[in-house]
Amino acid sequence: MGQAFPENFLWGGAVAANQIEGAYLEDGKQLNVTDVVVGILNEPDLKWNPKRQKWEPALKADKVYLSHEAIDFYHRFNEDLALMEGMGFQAFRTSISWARIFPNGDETEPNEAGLRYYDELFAQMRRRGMEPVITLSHYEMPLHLLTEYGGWLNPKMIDFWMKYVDVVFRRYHNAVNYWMTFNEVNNLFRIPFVAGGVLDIHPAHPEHVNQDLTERQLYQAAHHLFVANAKTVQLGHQIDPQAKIGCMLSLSSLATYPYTCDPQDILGVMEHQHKQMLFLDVMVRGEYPGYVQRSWRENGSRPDMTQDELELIRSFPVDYIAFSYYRSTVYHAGAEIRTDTGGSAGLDNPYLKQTSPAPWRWPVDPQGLRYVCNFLTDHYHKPLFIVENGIGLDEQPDETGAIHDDFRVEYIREHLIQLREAIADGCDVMGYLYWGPIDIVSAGTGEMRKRYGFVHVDRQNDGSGTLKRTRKDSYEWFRKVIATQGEDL
Ligand code: BGP
Repeated sequence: MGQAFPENFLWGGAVAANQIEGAYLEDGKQLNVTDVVVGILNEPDLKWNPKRQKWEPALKADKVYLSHEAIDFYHRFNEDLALMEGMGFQAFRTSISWARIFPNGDETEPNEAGLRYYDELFAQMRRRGMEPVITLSHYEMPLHLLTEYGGWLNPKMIDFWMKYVDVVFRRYHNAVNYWMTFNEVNNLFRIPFVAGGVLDIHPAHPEHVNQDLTERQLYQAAHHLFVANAKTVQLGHQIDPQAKIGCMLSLSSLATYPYTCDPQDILGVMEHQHKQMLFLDVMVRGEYPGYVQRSWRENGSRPDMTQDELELIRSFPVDYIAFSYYRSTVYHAGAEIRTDTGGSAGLDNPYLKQTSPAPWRWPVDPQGLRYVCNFLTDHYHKPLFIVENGIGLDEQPDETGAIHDDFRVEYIREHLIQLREAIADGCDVMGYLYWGPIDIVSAGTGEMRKRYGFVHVDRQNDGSGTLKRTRKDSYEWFRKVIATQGEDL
C-alpha cells in the first residue's frame, strides 16, 4: 500500500459532447464543427460555393460519421452515469455543445430544449455524487459561425461567445462549480478549424480549407480567444464568486526531451515549449511574453489589439490550469516534432516502452507527467487539474465476453505513481480525470476502434453494433483505486 492522495482530490473521468452524445440534429441542434469532420486531423467536408462565395457543409452519403450517433449518451446518460457511479466517480467532465444552446450561434434567444438537456444531465451527475467539470467548448461551436463569420478570426465572435457563456453560467451556476473555457486551445496553430474555430471565409484558393491562413491571422484568432477567456473569467466570478474557471491545454508536448546534449537540441526544445507556454503566459500570468513579441517583430505577425483588451487579459487570469497529458516527445535539431495523439510522436525514445499492442504507437512515459506538473508549478504557481490521461487500445470482448485490459491498468497505475510523486514534490493537484472512461469516438481518428474505456461499447467502425455496455477488467481496478483514495494501486 502506498501513500493516499490528498483528501479533497477529485477522482473521475472525462469525455466531450461531440464524441459521446450523438443525436447530432436532435431537439433543435444544428451542425457543429466536428459534425463535418471525421478525425480532427482531417480536412472538414465543406465545399466552396462560387456563386454564393461561401463555404457550405458537404456531408457525404457513403461516409460513416460515427460522431453523429456516437454512443448515444444523449439518450442513455442515466445508464452510463450509473456505471461511473459504480466506480465511485467524484467528478465527471463533459462539455456543453454550444450548438445545442445557440444552434447557429448568432440567434438572440437560446434553445430551451438544449438547455433542458444539460439541466437533467448535471442534476443526474450530482444525484450520483459527481461534480460536473464542464468544458464550455470542446472542439465545439456552431458551424454557421465559421462559414458565416470566419469564426475566431472575427472579433464579433467574442460577443457571440459571451452571450452563450452568460446563458449557461446563469442557468447552471448552482449545479456546476468547475468550468473550463476552450479545450486544448494551444492546438489552434496545428488544427485551426476545430481547435481554433477558424475558417478563412474568402480564400484565394478554395480547393482546400484554411490553406491560405497566415501566422498573423492565427495570432489574431488566438488574441480573440484570449480576450474571450478573460471576459469569461470576469463574468463567471460575477455570477458565481465560488466558481473555479480554468484554461485547458494539451501539455503532453511540454514533455519534449532533447535527443542529445547539443545546445541546438536544447534550444529547439525551449522554442517548442515556448509555443505551448504562450497560452499559459497569457491566460495564467496575464501577459504576452517577450519571445512571442520577438516573433511578431521578426515575422510581421503582430495581431491587432487594444490597451483595454490587454488590461482585461491582465486583470482576469484563470483560477487553475487544466490539461491533458498522454505521452512525451523527443526533439533532434532539424527533425519535425509531431504532437498529434493520432499518430506516432516522431523520433523514438529508446528509454521508453511503446503502447503496443495498440496500433497507435505512443511511448509510455509516466515520469513525463511528474515533469509537466513540476514545470507548471515552477512557472505558474497555480492549482493543476489532470483532466485527460489515458490509453487507446483496439479491443473486443473474448469468447467469454470478458475484456482483459491489463495494459491499461498498468498505464494508469504508473501514471498515478508519478502523480503522487508530483504531489509530494509540492504540486497542488486538484484531481485526476481519466480520459474516455467509457468507449467513445476518437477525436483524432474519428474511429470507435481506438478505445479508452473502463466500459466497452459495442459499436464498430462501420457503424454497426448493439451499443451494449460491458465492464472491462480495469473497471473493478479503478473502483478500488478510488475507494482507497489511491493507496491501493
Ligand atoms: C485530446 C482531446 C480529446 C481526445 C483525446 C484522445 O486531444 O481533447 O478530445 O479524444 O485527445 O485523443 P484520440 O481520441 O485522438 O485518441
